[in-house]
Amino acid sequence: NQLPLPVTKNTFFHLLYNYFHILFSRYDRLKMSKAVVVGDLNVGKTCLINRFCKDVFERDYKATIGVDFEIERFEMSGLPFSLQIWDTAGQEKFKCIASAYYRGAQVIITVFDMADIKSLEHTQQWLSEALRENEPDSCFVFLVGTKRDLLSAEECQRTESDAIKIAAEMNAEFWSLSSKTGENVQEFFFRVAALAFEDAILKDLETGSSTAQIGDGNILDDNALEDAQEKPKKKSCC
Ligand SMILES: Nc1nc2c(ncn2[C@@H]2O[C@H](COP(=O)(O)OP(=O)(O)OP(=O)(O)O)[C@@H](O)[C@H]2O)c(=O)[nH]1
Ligand SMILES: [Mg+2]
Repeated sequence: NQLPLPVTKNTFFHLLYNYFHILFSRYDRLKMSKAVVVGDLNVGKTCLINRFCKDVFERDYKATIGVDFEIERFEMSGLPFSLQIWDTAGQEKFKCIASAYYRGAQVIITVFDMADIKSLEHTQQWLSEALRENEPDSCFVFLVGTKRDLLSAEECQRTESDAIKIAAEMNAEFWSLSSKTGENVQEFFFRVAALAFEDAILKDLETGSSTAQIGDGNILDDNALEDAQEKPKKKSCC
């Protein structure tokens, strides 16, 4: 009969250290979700992201080449939470580059221009392309109408009722906003972050593991972490 080895002082401290390391590492790693923004060229995807992340509005159109991304930090119920917001190009010639970044998204934001009804008709195609790269039922979907400031109240109502029907077919939540005036932009992203955070916590509880390991969007390497920490702004929505 073998008796257990006596625990030396060193082993005891080592075990204690490991225990606390495992306990706290779940929370000291940033929880992060990935959102991809898709839609026709010129609908206002970049302006929307820039209004929220930098509080600026660019009047002149500069096409996105391939993809770009921002990391925005939030504080949710006292916990840090970050959202990677991937801005993709709407131009056909960049589609194959951009679509490589759809994978691992927790949120898909399909954008159209409220003053251009054709761009609304194309949103379902954009969504199906983004969904193709992700697990079924793994993403929150938003349908966002931009450039609300360009429409009269009557036009706005008409476009909104068309968009609500399409949103229902897409199983998406519909928002209309203006990056020029900033109307609804913060509210929209806070809603995105709140849903993504809640989902990350639920997945954490289901799997009993850190959300930082679920999907590509949740993993932060050291560089991305430094970039995220450099940002001075901290948004709190709860
Ligand atoms: N009036 C108005 N103009 C807007 C708004 N949002 C964007 N725009 C204008 O629409 C044009 C296109 O905006 P972008 O954000 O660059 O469009 P995009 O969807 O990123 O285009 P790609 O990168 O080519 O896919 C620019 O000239 C913007 O100034 C808005 O809310 N109101
Ligand atoms: Mg762009």
